[in-house]
This record gives sequence, structure tokens and C-alpha cells, in this order.
Amino acid sequence: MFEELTNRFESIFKKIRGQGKISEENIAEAMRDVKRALLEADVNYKVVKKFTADVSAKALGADILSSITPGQQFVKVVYDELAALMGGNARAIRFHTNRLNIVVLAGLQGSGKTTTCAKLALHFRKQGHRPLLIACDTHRVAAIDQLDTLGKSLEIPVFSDRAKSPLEICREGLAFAQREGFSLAVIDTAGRLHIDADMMAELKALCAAAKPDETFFVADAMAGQDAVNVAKEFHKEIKLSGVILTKMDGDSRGGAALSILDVIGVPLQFIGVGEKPDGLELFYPERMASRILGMGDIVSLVEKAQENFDLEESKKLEKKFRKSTFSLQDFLEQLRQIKKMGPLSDLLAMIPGVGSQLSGADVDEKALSRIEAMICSMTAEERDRPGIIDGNRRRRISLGSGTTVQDINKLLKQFDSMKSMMKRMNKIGSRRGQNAALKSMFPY
Ligand SMILES: Nc1nc2c(ncn2[C@@H]2O[C@H](COP(=O)(O)OP(=O)(O)OP(=O)(O)O)[C@@H](O)[C@H]2O)c(=O)[nH]1
Ligand SMILES: [Mg+2]
Repeated sequence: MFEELTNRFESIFKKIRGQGKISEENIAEAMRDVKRALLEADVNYKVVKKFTADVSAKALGADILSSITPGQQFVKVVYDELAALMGGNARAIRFHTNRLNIVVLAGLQGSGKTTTCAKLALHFRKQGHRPLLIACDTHRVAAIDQLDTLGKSLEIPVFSDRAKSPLEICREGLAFAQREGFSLAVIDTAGRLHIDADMMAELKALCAAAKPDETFFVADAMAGQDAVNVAKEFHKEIKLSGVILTKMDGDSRGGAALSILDVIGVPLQFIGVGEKPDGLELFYPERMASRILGMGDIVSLVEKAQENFDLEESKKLEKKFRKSTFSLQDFLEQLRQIKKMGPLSDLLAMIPGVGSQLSGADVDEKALSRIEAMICSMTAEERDRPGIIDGNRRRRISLGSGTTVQDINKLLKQFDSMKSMMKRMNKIGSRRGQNAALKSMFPY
């Protein structure tokens, strides 16, 4: 699904992650690539323009957390915007439990309406509904047979009447559903090659009579922007409540899925992923975004960092950096923030490319705990002014923390060089430099 787009994003991210810092220039360059990739995927150009502007602004304005790289942060910004573009948290379809629910499917010829009727009925039967299919396509001769066959194979009843008009079939079918105690009626309608007045008039009358709870527009994902434009016309005539894109198992480029909500304001609700009746999936914008970006792991890494890293706390520390009053106590607190994020090997393994190289390698999980133990064995005064830690004190601290005097020497030396690096950075005034200084304390 959307393989081309995924490949493009992967190479864009690879390029930007290879750069140590993020500047306006390299964001602008990445955004040019993103823009091109989206346009080639047939995303609506207005949507692309807005999307790239939003991502640039957020990527440049984002607070960079010290525990992740700017490149990773960039991936997360793109992911968030992409998920939001497709609907963020998906709207759950809520059906009534005490009366018949009515669903109408509409769309152009061959888009997948009849197949999707059966798929939907099956989907909702799995959730405990008693569905009835109503065959209102009298336009195409074999349409009723097609629905009949599908219904038989799934053991789902089909209401049809070859002698009546679509409107009559609809009314009678719904009355039958009420009488027989069905909980869901799925109405199949006729498609046309293009939007035409007859079809719209028929659909409008049918919707007015059926008063559907959900009106889904069914479109072939391969149609790209054409599908979006047709949906717009349908939405004007019969208010749509959701969209179903079929044939997502084919080589559709993604344009319709990425544009539809933004252009017509109607969410994508289901996707068709195969010809068989079980080839239907609920559409989850966030999952789709991570599938498109192929970067699900980085996204969860950044989320984990954001959850655990207290921004207030890090702002306080930043102030101390600036004044060069950063003490071993502050360092201890920083360390604990990082430890809260979980085992280091887990965090490292989430970074694509690192995970596989890591197996068997010695990530010294204990190093952090050892540093923590050493600082804990110091008095408050020693933590504040490490300069007073002489030979005697070093021995005492090493005994208290179960380490060696050499370990203490190493820690104090690293802390010293970190502080002098910070001082240099302060002169330059770079916040990312301070983060780099802090990171230099870690042996990883
Ligand atoms: N691969 C794949 N094929 C699908 C999917 N959905 C529908 N199809 C196929 O698309 C073709 C058209 O599907 P129909 O359900 O007959 O489409 P329709 O909109 O009812 O067509 P008309 O009744 O002629 O307007 C059939 O061959 C289906 O098997 C899908 O999600 N994936
Ligand atoms: Mg049909």
C-alpha cells in the first residue's frame, strides 16, 4: 500500500537524519522533497501546500528534547501532521441498539459498491448485528444476481424485487427489515460511468426516503484526485457521512486517502483491501500515517521521550547550564529522567538500523545505575562542589557505592570536561550544544 510514497519518505528521512543539526535550510530542502513526493502521489496541491507549511513551522519551532535527535523529532512532526491530515483519532461508527440502522452506499460504476455492501454486512455481523442487504440497483441487469450470490455465500438475507423501482424496493425492503427485526440494513445503489442527473435524482429520492444513519461514498483508491472531485459532487447532493476507498490492495498512490478529509470534510472510514468479503478494514489515520512513513518505531521512541521528559525540569536545567551552576545533583536528576524511559537497549533497538546491529553487543545497562550509585554516595556539599572531593572522600564514595576509586576518578573527570564544554557552548549560546555536552557524559 502506497509503496512509492513510503520509499520516498524513507529516503527523505535518511538524508535529514544524517545531518547533525536541523537548520532552516535543510528543513526547506526536505520539505521540497516532501512536496514533490506528495504531488507525485496525486495529493491535492492545496493540501500539499498547507501540509508542508505546517510541518516546516512545527519542525522549526519544536522544542528539541535532549534524549532524541533533531532528525527523529522531524519524523515525529511529519507523522503527527500526516495523521491529523487523515483524521487524527478515527471517528467510531456508533449504531443504535434499539432500532434498525440504515446504511446507503453510493458511488460511480465499478467502484466496489456491491462488494462493499456484503463486506460491511459481514463486518457488522461479526459485531453482533443482524444485517439485511437491500438490492436497489435496477440499472445494471446482473446487479441483483451479484448481491444475491454474495448474500447466499455469507448467509446474509437479500431483499430484492425485479419488478419494482429502486425507491419502491428501498421502502419495502426497510419495512421488511423492521418487521423481521433486523438491526442493520445495507442498501446497494446503482452507479453510472459519470455523474449524471438521473442517478443523482434517484439517489436523492432514495436517501430522502431511507433517512440513512450513514451515507458512505465508495470510490476506487486508484482514481486519486478524480475520486475526491466526484465525492465533492456527491456530498453536495446527498450529504455524505463517510468515505470508503476500495482496491487499496492495488497500486494506488495514496492521493485520495490523503486529500479527501481536507478537501470535502468527510472522513475516510473503511478501506477495501481485497475482492473477498473479508477484505475490509476500518481506517485508522494514525496507523496509516505510520505505515506510509515506515517509521513507526521512531514515532514511538519520540513519544516515549516526550512522555517521560519533563519540559519544565529541563528548562530549569538549561538555566543552570547558562549560569554554569550545573551540579552533580542536577546531573543525577537528568540521569533519572533518562532511566525512566526504560532500558537503554530497548530505546536503542527502536532506532531503525540499530536494532539488528545491537543483538549480542554489550549495552552496559549497569553504567547508568553505577553513576547513580556514585552520586548518591556523595554528600549534598560534594554534589554541589565536586572540587572538594579529595582522595579520602573518593575512597569513602567508592566504598559506599560499591565501585572503585578509578570509577570515581573517571566520573569526576567526565563531569569536569562536560562542564568546560558547557562553558564553551554557553559562549556560543547554542542550546543544542549544551545538549551535546550533556550527552558527552554518557559512554554511548
Ligand atoms: N482487489 C480488490 N478488488 C475489489 C475491491 N472492492 C471491489 N473490488 C472489485 O471491483 C470490481 C467491481 O466491484 P463491484 O462491487 O461490482 O462495484 P460496483 O460499484 O457495485 O459496480 P456497479 O454496480 O457496476 O456500479 C469487482 O470485480 C470487485 O471484485 C477491493 O477492495 N480490492
Ligand atoms: Mg454494483
